[in-house]
Amino acid sequence: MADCIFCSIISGDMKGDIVFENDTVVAFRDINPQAPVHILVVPRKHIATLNDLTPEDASIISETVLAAKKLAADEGVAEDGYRLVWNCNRGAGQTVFHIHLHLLGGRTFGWPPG
Ligand code: DGP
Repeated sequence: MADCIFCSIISGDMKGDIVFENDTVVAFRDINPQAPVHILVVPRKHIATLNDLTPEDASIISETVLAAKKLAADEGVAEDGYRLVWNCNRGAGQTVFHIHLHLLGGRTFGWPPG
């Protein structure tokens, strides 16, 4: 989609520090990391928010979570623990309106998230 930063990274028009990709998702390091490991796992399909998901997107969501799980192991944070975060809409802090799963690891996290 035009004017979508993540679509531009996925298409290669914009540079991203890509760490994994397959037919369904592209994963790259967050430009503003909140933890030693902070990777965004982004479906190739442009879906603006979680509110826009349909049942047909179920496999996209499972592929996204499975990619995050693999990356947590690859990055060496699986055993200590990691956090997966989806932000939905501005009130939850979503700033890029193309759904993405944050993989955060390499430090401890409190609850609730600040
Ligand atoms: P959220 O707040 O959940 O919408 O997360 C958006 C994240 O995207 C935020 O942590 C910063 C990151 N981000 C924004 N622009 C870029 C970019 O151009 N490149 C990369 N790698 N990350 C970006």
